[in-house]
Amino acid sequence: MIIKSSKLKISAVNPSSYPDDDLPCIAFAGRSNVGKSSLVNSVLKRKTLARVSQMPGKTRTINFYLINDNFYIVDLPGYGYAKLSKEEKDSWGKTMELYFSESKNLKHLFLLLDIRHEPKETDRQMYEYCKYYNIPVDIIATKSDKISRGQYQKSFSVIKKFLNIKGDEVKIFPISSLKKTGIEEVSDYMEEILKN
Ligand SMILES: Nc1nc2c(ncn2[C@@H]2O[C@H](COP(=O)(O)OP(=O)(O)OP(=O)(O)O)[C@@H](O)[C@H]2O)c(=O)[nH]1
Ligand SMILES: [Mg+2]
Repeated sequence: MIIKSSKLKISAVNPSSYPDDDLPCIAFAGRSNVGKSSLVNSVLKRKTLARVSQMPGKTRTINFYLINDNFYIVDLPGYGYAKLSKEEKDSWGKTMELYFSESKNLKHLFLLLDIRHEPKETDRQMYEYCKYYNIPVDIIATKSDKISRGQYQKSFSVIKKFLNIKGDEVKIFPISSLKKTGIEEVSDYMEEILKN
């Protein structure tokens, strides 16, 4: 995919402030710190468009990035950050619930999982959530620079087993925003999604 233009169109919490056009959306979901915002920057070949931080829980709003005036990449707020208060966790749940129930243009979701770790219960919930809402979902295994290529398959098996994924029903893309590997594969796949 050739990126001709990209900009942060809007940061929203409530459906009333989602973009008011009908352009398709592709969302990135995952635990706090898994690398969602970094991947936004990598795909868009921008260094600092999406805010990345050492501090987990950085992205609290739903951020709609408009690409080529044609579709949105939606950077969803991360979950699973232990230090959040109950109120903050509840507010995250509400924001997500509203997004899934109100977003008419969500075409596809990528669930980001750290390639090094077995997914957590919250990841399973996120995955099941997508299935419940009939949102097509594939997986992006982030921070692939942290393990050797030879370990990828082992990691994919752990992910598949945990989420009970059979055969090739779900794609898994290993990526590194640090080394910029696997990014082209993801963005080409997005282009394919948008054609369908
Ligand atoms: N080694 C390595 N580090 C990465 C990679 N991608 C992101 N990081 C680091 O992981 C940390 C979190 O990255 P973010 O992109 O902010 O993660 P996020 O999922 O947007 O986090 P929240 O906004 O809290 O939900 C930052 O310190 C990044 O530099 C990667 O591919 N490799
Ligand atoms: Mg973020």
